[in-house]
Amino acid sequence: GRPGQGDATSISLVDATFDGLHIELADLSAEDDKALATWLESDAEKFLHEAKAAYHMLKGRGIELNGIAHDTALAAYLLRPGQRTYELPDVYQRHLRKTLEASSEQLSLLDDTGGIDSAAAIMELTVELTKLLQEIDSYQLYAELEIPLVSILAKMEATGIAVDIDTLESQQEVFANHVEAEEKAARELAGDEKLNLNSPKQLQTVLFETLDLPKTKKTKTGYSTAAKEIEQLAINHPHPFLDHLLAHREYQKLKTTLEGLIKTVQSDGRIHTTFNQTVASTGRLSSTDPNLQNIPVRTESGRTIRSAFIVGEGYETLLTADYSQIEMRVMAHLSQDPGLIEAYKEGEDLHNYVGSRVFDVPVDQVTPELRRRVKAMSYGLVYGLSAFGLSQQLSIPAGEAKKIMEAYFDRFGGVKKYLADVVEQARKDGYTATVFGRRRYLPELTSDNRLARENAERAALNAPIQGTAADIIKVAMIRVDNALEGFKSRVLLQVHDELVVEIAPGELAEVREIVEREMDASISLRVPLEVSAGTGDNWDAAAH
Ligand code: DCT
Ligand code: MG
Repeated sequence: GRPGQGDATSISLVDATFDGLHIELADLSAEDDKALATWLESDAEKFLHEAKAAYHMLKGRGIELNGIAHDTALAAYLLRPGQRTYELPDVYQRHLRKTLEASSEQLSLLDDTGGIDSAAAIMELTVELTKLLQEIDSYQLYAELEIPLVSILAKMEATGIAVDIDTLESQQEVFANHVEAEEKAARELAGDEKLNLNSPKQLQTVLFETLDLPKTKKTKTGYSTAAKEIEQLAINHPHPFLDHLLAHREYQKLKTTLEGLIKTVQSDGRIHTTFNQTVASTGRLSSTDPNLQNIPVRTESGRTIRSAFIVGEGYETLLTADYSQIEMRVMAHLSQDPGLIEAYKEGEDLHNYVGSRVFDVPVDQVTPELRRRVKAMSYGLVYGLSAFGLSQQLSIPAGEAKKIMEAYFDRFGGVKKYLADVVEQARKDGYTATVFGRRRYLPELTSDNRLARENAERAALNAPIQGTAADIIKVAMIRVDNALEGFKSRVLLQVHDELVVEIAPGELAEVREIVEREMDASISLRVPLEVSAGTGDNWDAAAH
């Protein structure tokens, strides 16, 4: 396992006077360690590496770790996001060019001398990484955002969210039945009772020989059966076999998601996800065991899955609160485009407003279909979508997509200039930065390899916007946590642009107001933020 998880049995930490400390967890329950437990629970400053993992290890011994002042894994992440690992020996090597005499496998090997080694490394790293963060003006982001978030996330993980296991299990069965039905239908159409839909080789035979469909992109082993290619094929050359194939894949994914959820329900009837603070290069949180971000957002299946997440015993209701169009608001702020800013200031629906400008029609004549197109384009731009990409997404001719894009850039020149500038600046600097100064390094912007360079360019367009949105919700979590002191209600989850809160009896009105207020006050942009909230017995019912 990874250090700090599962099999680890010891923790290394450093106190504010730079005394290294090595704690064998097995010893902690002993009476004579009361003083140590008291110190761990006090506000006295502690320096650690992967502090959240240490929090959980101690929690397992009945000790609530407080006073997390440094986490050298987080510091290393802010300095170099996107690294494969932030394990102590790796970080030590990366930043101090020295080898830590500990296997990267576990902390538990730290015997008398090993323990001191880890603590010494954390000590050295704290000094060095603090200096480096200050040099790039990221220390505040570290000390005031990422560090306070550690204990908040740790508590959310420890609390978990209640689930209705019966709903999860029956839903899994529904998906399993769909998988079978789609497979049966596909096999019949292919005239092959034993066809394995998960075998690219067998699929190639059916698609391009038996059914004689047009060939997809060439690959080493024939022609591609990747999701993207099959979806495109289904659009250009509809065939019932393709529909069953795509449906089969979709239901298989959902079935796997459900299996993951069911497997992670713990004996308290709750799911305790892990929020990763050092995984996404953009600054977003990710979640694992289970991954709550891959529950589909807009589909009926996604809604059914979320309906299985319920309010826990002793609590009154769930509250969800989310930001509306946060990326577009950040885009309006960063680009300073007068049109986008005006739309938000006027309280106009942004996509309708943009639609009316791009298609030259009054706002009230922007049909849902136009709105959908314009929305896809607005987000597409942020993700570096080409006219060709847009045409594919909207199933319209490339020429038409190009015209829409040109009309957009005509009306929203600020956006065009901003997007061009952001890539240019990043090429010069070697990195992008969010409003809060979170950096993402993109050395491949100057690569000779066209594909690598274009990927980096797309990342450069996207990182400041997605990263700022991530910063904003992190600020919100800290503000909400502070403001909820003294309340029994608690934040359980952060997913996408949303917080899920469990409301204690009698606290709804007050807590709802606090959550909305604090989320709204996270940042002051050139356009207002908009927060909406809803309540219900389960996560889906609380949607709004
Ligand atoms: N999204 C995207 N591409 C799209 C649509 C959505 O990348 N074509 C992403 C970015 C925003 C996020 O999903 C949420 O989607 P919506 O709620 O549909 O976007 P919205 O801007 O909030 O629009 P609406 O006002 O319709 O909710
Ligand atoms: Mg929305």
